[in-house]
Amino acid sequence: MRKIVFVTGNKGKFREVKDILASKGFEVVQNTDGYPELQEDTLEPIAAYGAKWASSKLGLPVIVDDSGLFINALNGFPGPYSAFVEKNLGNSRVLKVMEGETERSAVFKSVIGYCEPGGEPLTFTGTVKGNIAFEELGAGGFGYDPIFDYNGKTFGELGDEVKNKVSHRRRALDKFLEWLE
Ligand code: ITT
Repeated sequence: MRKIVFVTGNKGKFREVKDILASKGFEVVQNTDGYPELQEDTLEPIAAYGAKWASSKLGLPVIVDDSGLFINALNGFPGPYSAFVEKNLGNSRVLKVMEGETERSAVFKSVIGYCEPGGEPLTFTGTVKGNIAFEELGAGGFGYDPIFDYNGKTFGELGDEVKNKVSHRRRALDKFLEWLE
């Protein structure tokens, strides 16, 4: 089994990446040391910088995952600020901002950054389209999953097994694995 270090403090992300990569013959080890997060409008430079910084600090090849929810009616908000908004406002306040809004389309995006010590970082982007639900539904997943409706059910209702087949994270990891091979 090949081992890979995933630098993240987010338990939900770690669980998903571990499960997705286990089915491909990888053992994923979590490292919670963190990395400086650049303030950027897009996720790719944040993931690239974090992967390079962490691989050089740890002296190991690492992956990181910078992700976010982009709501079209809000011009892509919270996007790169998703973690801050989740922590300080939460799903109920996001739903409040969306009250009365009929255009509810949104995109979840995950950027996997990969870097080897002394090397240049690579990024792999995955997206999935859905809609912002009218209420929080489902106890599965994490973060924004209860308000992200994918074909009539929220990611919170679908649970990890189904989510991991279609998610932004799965799509980004598939691109990473394709590159590795
Ligand atoms: P790291 O340590 O990996 O940086 P983080 O939680 O700070 O963890 P981000 O900076 O990438 O991660 O912020 C992404 C935010 O979007 C965060 O609030 C997540 O909970 C949320 N999020 C990311 N992927 C998600 C998913 O698949 N389902 C629900 N919410 C998600």
